Amino acid sequence: MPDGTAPWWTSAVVYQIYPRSFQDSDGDGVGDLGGILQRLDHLTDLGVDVLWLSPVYPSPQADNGYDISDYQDIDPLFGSLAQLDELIEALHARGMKLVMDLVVNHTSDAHPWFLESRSSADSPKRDWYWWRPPRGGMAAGDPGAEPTNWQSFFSGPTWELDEASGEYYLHLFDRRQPDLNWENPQVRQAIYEMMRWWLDRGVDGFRMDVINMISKDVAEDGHLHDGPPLPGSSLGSGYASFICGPRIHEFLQEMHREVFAGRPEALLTVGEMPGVTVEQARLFTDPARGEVDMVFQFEHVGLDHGTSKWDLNPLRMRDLKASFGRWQAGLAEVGWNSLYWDNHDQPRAVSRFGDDSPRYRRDSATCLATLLHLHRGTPYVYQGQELGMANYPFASLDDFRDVESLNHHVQAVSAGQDPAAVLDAMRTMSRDNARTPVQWDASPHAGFTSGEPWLAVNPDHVEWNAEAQREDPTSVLAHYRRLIALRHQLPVVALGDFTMLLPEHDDVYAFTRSLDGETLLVVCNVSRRAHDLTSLLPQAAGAELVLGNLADGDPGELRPWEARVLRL
Ligand code: ISL
Repeated sequence: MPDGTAPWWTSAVVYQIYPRSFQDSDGDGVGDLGGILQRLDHLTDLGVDVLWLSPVYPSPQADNGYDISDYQDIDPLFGSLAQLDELIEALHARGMKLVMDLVVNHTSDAHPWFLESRSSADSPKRDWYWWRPPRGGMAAGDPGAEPTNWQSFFSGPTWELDEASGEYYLHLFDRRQPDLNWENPQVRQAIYEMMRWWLDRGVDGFRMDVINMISKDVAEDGHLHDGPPLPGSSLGSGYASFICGPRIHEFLQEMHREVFAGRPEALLTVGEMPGVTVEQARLFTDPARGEVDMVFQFEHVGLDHGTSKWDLNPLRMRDLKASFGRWQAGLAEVGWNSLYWDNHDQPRAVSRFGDDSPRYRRDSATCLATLLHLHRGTPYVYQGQELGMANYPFASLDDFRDVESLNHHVQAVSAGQDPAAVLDAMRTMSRDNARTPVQWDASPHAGFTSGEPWLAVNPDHVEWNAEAQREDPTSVLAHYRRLIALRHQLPVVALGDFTMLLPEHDDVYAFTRSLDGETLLVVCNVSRRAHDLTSLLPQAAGAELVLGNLADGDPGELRPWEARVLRL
């Protein structure tokens, strides 16, 4: 990708808003579009280029909006279509773009399509979803009578029995999120039409929820296949049947032709793809194939998982380097990476990969940010990450709201696991860690709402908040501002070649970026131990400091959680 022909998003930074936790404007304790409109200065001040908005569509909110009952409206909980139009206009006036969440692997069970599909086995929309009779010879509702043995992402089987018809419907996520049948061309056309409607309205692209799961491996006679059994469970993994299924590239190419091709606007498409490999990602993001611009891969956020996400191990630095290194190399010539630590599904990175003790919280938050933002790819900042927001000190089950956590608790405890241990794992890994309200100031509800917040504000907001950081040049916020500006200023940050250094070192993450004779050396000490930089990387001696996260010190020493970007 020679300089000058690179797409606009190679030098862009995206900011993700999870609307229910960003800013409330009407006192009901839930964030909304009015709140976002009030806080646009925060985005301008950070310098981000794109806003990715998690779902604001009408929804029963079983999965906080990832269960959509109408693709072409706004839930009154969040505001109105008129406010969405206002947001598009306000962002464009500030030189920013708006990317909407597109959730089309499944709908809500309250979507009119599903209501119609469910109404009878002869409904013209029956085939819009995955309906199957019980497993051969078994009666509906018998244990194990589900059509396949797949385990849902949100615990239990992926099949829900509909008593009225005696058939099961497929839901890879919660039972209130039935999977759409993309084999049916009418389904695909209805979705493309909806997407064009949003683009015509002025939105600038889509973040596509679990888009690599839309193609299921189905035999010609309609049979779906069991997967390998999961350890200690009566269920199996259906991954081989729905992660990057047989028609996935065909569907995405069709979507590209029908929705995006020939549009003059500068758009952005990013596919969320759990389980995607780097080889597949190269195909998905090869511009010549016309699929998506970039994908969210999950390898690095799975490195600390044991048998499941609830079984957590410490992250080993050499594993992270091997993983990121492979993705950087794999998409160096063709394709593009997206870069993230945090999002609304992950615990807070400063608590998980950094060190959120009072001494090192700021330093580790800025160190992790530097490490990520200096890679080649498009960085994503999740709301509050730019403030160093950390995990929440959950005390009891009542503190949790997330459907994944609550389902897991029911299943794990009923399977005989120790409730205290289950709660412990939820405390570290629950998605609710990412979903506590943004900490704007030190007031009782952190400036998020005048009412009762839907999920408690982290008590640490009295110290960790935007107001306290805005004017402080040493704050996490100020550091994010500098990182974002650096990507805009230096083509080498956006486009330079990536070379990993010290692949075996446990504490120091180091790499170079090079473009047109300019080379940056990035060194990050991801530990509490100081290291002798000059003996580790002699080329650092005398190099010019472009950006660092700690006050000036001995150039030969890398202090705990210190990050430096040097020009060689
Ligand atoms: O969060 C996860 C694991 O804890 C993931 O498995 C997550 O469910 C997966 O990444 C898909 O996420 C997306 O689709 C889900 C929704 O709940 C998530 O919020 C969304 O990002 C279903 O729509």
